Amino acid sequence: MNMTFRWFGEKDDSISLEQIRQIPGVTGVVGALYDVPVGDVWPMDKIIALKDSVEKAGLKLEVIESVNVHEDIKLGLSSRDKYIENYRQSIINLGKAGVKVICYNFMPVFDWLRNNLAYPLLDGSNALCYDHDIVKDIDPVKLVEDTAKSSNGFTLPGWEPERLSELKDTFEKYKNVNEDKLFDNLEYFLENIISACEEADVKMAIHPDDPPWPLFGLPRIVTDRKNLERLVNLVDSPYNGLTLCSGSLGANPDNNIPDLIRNFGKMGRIHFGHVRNLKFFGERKFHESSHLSLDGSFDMFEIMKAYHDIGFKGYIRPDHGRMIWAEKARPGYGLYDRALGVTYLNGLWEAIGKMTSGGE
Ligand code: DNO
Repeated sequence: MNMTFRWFGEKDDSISLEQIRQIPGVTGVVGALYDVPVGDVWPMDKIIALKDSVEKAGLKLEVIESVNVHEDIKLGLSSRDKYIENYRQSIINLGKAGVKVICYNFMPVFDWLRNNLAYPLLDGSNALCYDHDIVKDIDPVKLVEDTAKSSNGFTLPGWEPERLSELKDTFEKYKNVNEDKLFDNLEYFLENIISACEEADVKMAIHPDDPPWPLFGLPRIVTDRKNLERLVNLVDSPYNGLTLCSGSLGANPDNNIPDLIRNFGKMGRIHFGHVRNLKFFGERKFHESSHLSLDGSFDMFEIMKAYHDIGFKGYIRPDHGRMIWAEKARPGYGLYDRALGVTYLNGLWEAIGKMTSGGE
């Protein structure tokens, strides 16, 4: 297991590489180029500049989150081919720079979605929160405005203004796209990029839909075991893999995260693990919590044990943290609570290893 930490780049993060370097056990950064428009080729010079800055700090850049997929690909428009060609080139360029895994998603219009980015917790900290009773009645345009207003001045990943500016128009285009059509469009995308992945030795790791159910009449397909099975079978190659996100899939209590890790891990299809805890307060209602099992609804020991049992050799990162100690950072992505998360996950990993005969 390689412990990594997401970083948004020198211009766009409140956290420095030097700080990340001092978190015990973190060996790599999960990075991205944030100034390349969705659909364009990621240029070699920019990739190398990012890699150099990460390596200068004593860290590795082997995971990218995300190379976003152009909406025309998800919609299956005829213009998709040029964007797929560009995506192939980005994969080749990233491979040349030593990148091993690309995390991406196939969610229509929105990426992850919450209705409160600073839900107050009893200990005085705050965290991201989702309440379906509120979300189901919200006007999506208002949700976008509210999200932008409460993001502490940062652009949130997945909520880049240029992606969301044509919201109404995009919704209109999705009227003809149901779940099956979205699966077909994903299949077309994967069939056309996997040869580039093989050539570049870069593994694709799709991120589950967050939350894992349809929203605003838009289909969502990366939601549960059945659909994950369908997805890995679309193209039967280890390069067509998963980011197993405990918080996204786990928002549906029918998804048993340790079982999913064992099932898809044994198939060699999990390349990246996002490990996050959350606390339910009703059906389709949850707030995120510290990583500690006691603070949330998930058994983090069982999650880490499942990774350990399958001999997981891929990348893991702590996922969203709370905002604690008066930190001002991008919601979900502060330094302190994620660093505590790393330490806790590493502690579990060490203990599980030492208690498992023959384990490391
Ligand atoms: C949210 C993240 C997602 C994730 C993308 C991957 O905090 O987990 O935005 O990066 O869905 O493409």
